[in-house]
Amino acid sequence: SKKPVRVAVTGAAGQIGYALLFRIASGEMLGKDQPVILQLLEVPVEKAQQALKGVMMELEDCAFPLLAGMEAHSDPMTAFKDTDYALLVGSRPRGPGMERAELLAINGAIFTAQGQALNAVASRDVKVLVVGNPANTNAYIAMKSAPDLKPGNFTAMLRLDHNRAASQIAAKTGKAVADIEQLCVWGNHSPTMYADYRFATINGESVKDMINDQDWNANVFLPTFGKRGAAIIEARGLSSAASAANAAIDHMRDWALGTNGKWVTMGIPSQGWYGIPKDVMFGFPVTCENGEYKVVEGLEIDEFSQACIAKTLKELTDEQAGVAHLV
Ligand code: NAX
Repeated sequence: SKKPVRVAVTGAAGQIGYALLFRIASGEMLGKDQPVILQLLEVPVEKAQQALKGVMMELEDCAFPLLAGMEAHSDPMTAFKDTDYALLVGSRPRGPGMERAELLAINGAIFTAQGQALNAVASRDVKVLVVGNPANTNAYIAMKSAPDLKPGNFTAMLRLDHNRAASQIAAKTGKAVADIEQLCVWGNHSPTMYADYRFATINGESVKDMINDQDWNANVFLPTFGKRGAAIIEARGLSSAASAANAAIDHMRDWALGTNGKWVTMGIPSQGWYGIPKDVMFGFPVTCENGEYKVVEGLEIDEFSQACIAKTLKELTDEQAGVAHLV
């Protein structure tokens, strides 16, 4: 049987954590033959550590055959020791009335410390997924704080957005979501991101031709897609958790185990693809194989798409300029 791998999860006692840990432990992320050791990080506050203990009691009570070990931590320097995978979920999302500078300062401190800890103690091949918002910029800060690790191993989560777009297209076309190929989401995980179905196909047929309605794309699909997170908060009174955890599982599983040629969206540091400046943590279409992602290159970018990509890029470069003093 396989040797256990170490999976660190931050924000482990939060609502995404609660929807995520049981699925990692049951083998849905890394495969039904891959034992895991969970290294769980929460803030060093009595209430959070207590809640984490409760989650760990429930994990024990599942008697998962693949759960080879479990640890609670309050310091990233111990939580990330030798970790092969790190899911950085805990962060401080924007609260009502919170200034952008304040948001960036709080998260800047969290992700500088976590990047430095990964740099110091994680596996040299650690695969990092940042879920906590602002996800792209937090991933950028962590990457820049870990100069001894491969920058390309820091990623941000746009998979929930990818899955949301797929689901909306399935509803619009009346086709099965599983049959949608070659869909992607460009840019920042924020309402500015651009879901692009120009290349998408369903059973080989062009989705763009099937829908054939640019007005619907620009004025219904993209705005609805961009505000989906807010719509969930309004309906549920809480932000997306199970769907976010599901997307994190999808992202890590595909990265580790491959996509068989299927396109997925990952937030990754640009190497200049599509004119996106180097190191900007940007959503791109990728395929994954042998534990590596590869950007789908050579796609034609029309004028409408170029304008959408420029807008989300501007937002990201502004955010990243706002944290320039930290990195
Ligand atoms: P919760 O508030 O339920 O849980 C967050 C947990 O993180 C808390 O238990 C908190 O104590 C812990 N935490 C905070 N700072 C920490 C630190 N420095 N180290 C370790 N733990 C820390 O939030 P939840 O609903 O689970 O959401 C977590 C994050 O995901 C938020 O930032 C949220 O905005 C973000 N999301 C990102 C999404 C994406 O697609 N990229 C979608 C869903 C979600 O909104």
